[in-house]
Amino acid sequence: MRFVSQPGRGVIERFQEFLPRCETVVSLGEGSTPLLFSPSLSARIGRGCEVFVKNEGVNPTGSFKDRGMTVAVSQAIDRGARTLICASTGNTSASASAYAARAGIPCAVVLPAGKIATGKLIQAFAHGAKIVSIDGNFDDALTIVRELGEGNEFAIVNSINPDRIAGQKTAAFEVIEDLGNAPDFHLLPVGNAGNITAYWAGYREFRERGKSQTVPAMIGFQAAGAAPIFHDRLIENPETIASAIRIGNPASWKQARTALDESNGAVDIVTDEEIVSAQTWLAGNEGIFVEPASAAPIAGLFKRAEKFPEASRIVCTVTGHGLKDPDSIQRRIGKLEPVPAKIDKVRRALGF
Ligand code: AN7
Repeated sequence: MRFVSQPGRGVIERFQEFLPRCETVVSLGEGSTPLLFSPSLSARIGRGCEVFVKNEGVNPTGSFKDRGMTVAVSQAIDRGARTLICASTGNTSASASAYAARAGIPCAVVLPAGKIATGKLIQAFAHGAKIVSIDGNFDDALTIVRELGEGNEFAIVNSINPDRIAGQKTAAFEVIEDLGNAPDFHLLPVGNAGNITAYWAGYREFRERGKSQTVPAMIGFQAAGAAPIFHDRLIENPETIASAIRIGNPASWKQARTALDESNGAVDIVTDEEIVSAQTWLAGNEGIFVEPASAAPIAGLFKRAEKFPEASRIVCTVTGHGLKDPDSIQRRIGKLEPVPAKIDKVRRALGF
């Protein structure tokens, strides 16, 4: 292995035997994210249930995409790729741009105009990506990227690239290592459905290797305005505040269906209102600040609270950091009127 990373960190080094052989390792020290027991979520579900939060927002670029990107970019370099390309609702482009910079190759990103959260766009720009925004949604962007990737000019690093899914399955490995077994239920947001596909692959693989006795039921949540899998039909104009999962034609639709069926799982929807309320609740009650898409499984946990059998072990993956999308909160802060710099005025303004 030739490391472009700090030895001892990163999902390739930790899980190489389960991943495609990487001669080159392009890593930013992704993975090994905390699985936090959540006393307040457990109390809210009650009946002896234990709820854990897998906080993927603490990855190097602030989302779970880094797990797959380290593998996809390392493999692309091994194959002699010269330029990376992706379509994105934001996080894939942030991650691809960072790993491309680390690898020393250019990255092109195709984005739906006006629909990328501020922090994510700033990341792609900061890492020096070539950014194009289109009059169209994510699904249109991915169609264009698929065509551009047909030649050998561009290496696609969207989750249609199997190296991405391979890297992302390591999150399920970590959950099993931390809990000593698989949980009963695994909840996560669904957009392109790459991540639910990856987790299911990871859980199955570790059960086959005897590292877990069981596999969880996979429960995926889509935003009510962007729920093609739930409705079992293409959504032409998906709409949701959770811009990360504003997707009407998921790339891994079939694989997600298989994961849901094989695991006896379910797909459900949550409204934008439920998403924002869960985001606020998690930040205020657990100190975990996530972007709107990542609050979908928390909203879903509340929605389906009664459906979990007594003493269930439930893991919710929160996929991206809250600072990615400051605008979703900014609107609610309003204007902070300054008070004179005097202790009594400050005390009064605080209301204590
Ligand atoms: C925070 O960046 O599709 O179901 O282009 O950023 O595997 O697609 C992002 C998706 C969940 C959905 N949470 O995961 C992209 C992109 C966050 C995300 C998802 C995304 P998939």
